[in-house]
Amino acid sequence: MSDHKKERGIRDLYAEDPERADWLVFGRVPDQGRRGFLKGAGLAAMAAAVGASIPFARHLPAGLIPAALADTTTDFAILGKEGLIVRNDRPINLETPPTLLDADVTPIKHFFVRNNGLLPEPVADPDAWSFTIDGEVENPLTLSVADLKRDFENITIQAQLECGGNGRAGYNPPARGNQWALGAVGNGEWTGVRLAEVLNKAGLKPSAVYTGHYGADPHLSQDPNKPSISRGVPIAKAMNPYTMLVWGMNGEPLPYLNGGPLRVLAPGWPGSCSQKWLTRIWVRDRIHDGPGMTGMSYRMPRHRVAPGTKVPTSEMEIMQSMPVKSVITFPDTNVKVSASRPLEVRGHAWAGDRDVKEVYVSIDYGASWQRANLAAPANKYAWQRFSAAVQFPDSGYFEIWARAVDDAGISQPMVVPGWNPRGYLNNSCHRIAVVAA
Ligand SMILES: Nc1nc2c(c(=O)[nH]1)N[C@H]1C(S)=C(S)[C@@H](COP(=O)(O)O)O[C@H]1N2
Ligand SMILES: [Mo]
Repeated sequence: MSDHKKERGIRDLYAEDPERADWLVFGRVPDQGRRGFLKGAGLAAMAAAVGASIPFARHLPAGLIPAALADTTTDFAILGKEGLIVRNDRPINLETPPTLLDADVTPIKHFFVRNNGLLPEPVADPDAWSFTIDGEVENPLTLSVADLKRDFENITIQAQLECGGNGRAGYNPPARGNQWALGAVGNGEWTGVRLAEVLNKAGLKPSAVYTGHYGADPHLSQDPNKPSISRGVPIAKAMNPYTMLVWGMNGEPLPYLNGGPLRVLAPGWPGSCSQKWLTRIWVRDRIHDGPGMTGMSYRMPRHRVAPGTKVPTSEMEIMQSMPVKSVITFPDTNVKVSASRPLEVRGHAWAGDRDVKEVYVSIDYGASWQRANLAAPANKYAWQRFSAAVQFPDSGYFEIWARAVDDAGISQPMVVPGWNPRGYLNNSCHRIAVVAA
């Protein structure tokens, strides 16, 4: 161990005690709960830190790290995935910085990677890859990718895929696991067949209630009897016409790091339902109980709990559709822009099983909102493009916040939503920092 004091990042500091961090970093006195707005020396310190005066300081809530300081990236790269942030390298977990999510279809090299185990052996002939369907079916099947291509209707759809833990880094107290910030999400163009057709060929028994998915990736311990992860979905989701077995992505063979030769795609649900390197679908007569289905995994407290609460497993329920969310993909955070011309802001919004109905942007910390243009999705489950021209009233430091609302009228929260023990489903508004000059 070195004698040096550990360098503390601003996130660590804010995670521990946001109001105290405000005081430590900017000299903001934590008075009257959350209404300790920044004035005097504290305001001057924060302005120095963000590099400009802060016109809307009166709306900037206490205990909020300015986005100018909160978002950092590293340059460590994995072949074929250059530009992604390495959150973990054993197992490999790669996050996409927001600006690399700007395209309507996320390029393969920019599509995030989330692994729970080790990588499986690569194969020479993807068409020869096979998997089995067994359990509560009339005719257990073994099918190759070549069989899928030949015997079932081939379809191509766009769909967003988001890790259930995307945004985990925002929770306080922090949750164990990859500290995903914003980019454990992407919108791919997927080619394959409907899982429903394959299940119909196997013939579901009336006793079928859930799927259980298995992949070829070894457990971190290398114990061959332990799956790295094995999740599943209720039969209704498995039979949804957008739930697929996928061998192609963006017009290419499904890349190895994203589950090639063959994966499940259960759009709109936590990414963990979309098993990579698929070897088996076990049709179950009960809720699947593989690793990742039980205990606290991919579950949320049934009722809201105070941050830090120890929640008994009996109070946890399985996550299904992901909540409404958006990401600002242009401009990048911490850029200088012109104060005299409107700034074109854009990004994408999505809402799990739902559609996005409206997106709003704010330049005054949510005090007022401007409606953005919102495109229809390319198809159900594709993310939706939003754009807005914002005009700054003055020069100085501003934040641009984006907030999407789904077709049931449910909005993204402006700040971190319900704390939960494993840090899932943080769909708070994305905000970026700009200095207008
Ligand atoms: N076999 C296997 N499938 C898996 C995983 C895994 O670790 N092993 N991770 C899951 C999780 S948690 C997510 S979020 C998605 C991520 O898909 P991607 O790596 O293609 O982005 O894959 C899912 N499928
Ligand atoms: Mo995930």
